[in-house]
Amino acid sequence: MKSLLFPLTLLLALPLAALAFQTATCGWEGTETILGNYGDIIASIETTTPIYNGSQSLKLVDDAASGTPQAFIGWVTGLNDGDTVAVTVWRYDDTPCAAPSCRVWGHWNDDPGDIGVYSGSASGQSDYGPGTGWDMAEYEWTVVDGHTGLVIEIRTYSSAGDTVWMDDLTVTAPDGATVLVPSDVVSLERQSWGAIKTSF
Ligand SMILES: [Ca+2]
Repeated sequence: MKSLLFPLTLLLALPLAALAFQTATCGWEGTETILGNYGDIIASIETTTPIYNGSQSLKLVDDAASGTPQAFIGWVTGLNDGDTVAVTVWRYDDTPCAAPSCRVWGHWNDDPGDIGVYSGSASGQSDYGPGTGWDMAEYEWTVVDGHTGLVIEIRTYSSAGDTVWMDDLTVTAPDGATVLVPSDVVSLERQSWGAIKTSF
């Protein structure tokens, strides 16, 4: 009897497992760059090259005299212990074993109302990639210690003027969580405001 029940349980569990995650994506095809930052970093939309997919990518320029500036590219709230959050993002760096470089990192944020809150390091990638053009950076976090939110960062290394590019971001999180990534939608508000200013 046990051998019959097991496959049935497995079959019932599979569709549930498939529905238990959500994904959010960003190809930087709109006007939004990053959700926030720590340290001096200049984020802009790249429209010429390098672009991994579509017609735009995200350009990050290190503007810090020292330290490692962080660009916030994802924010997940409503998390519980044991939940997993995964990220994949394409990065462009063409200087092997030398700066500029970047990697995916994360920190906990237990205040769902303020992306600027820091509740401790969540660690991240140990490697900086091959530095031979585009490569896919990836990392997965498991929520611990009662944390409820995670901010996903790109850390750039490590001198003023160092520049890297990002494209095709995907964040995967449990269905019950709230995932925020920069929007691919062109801001009509911003266009209207520009038109208003021009008319004066
Ligand atoms: Ca793109």
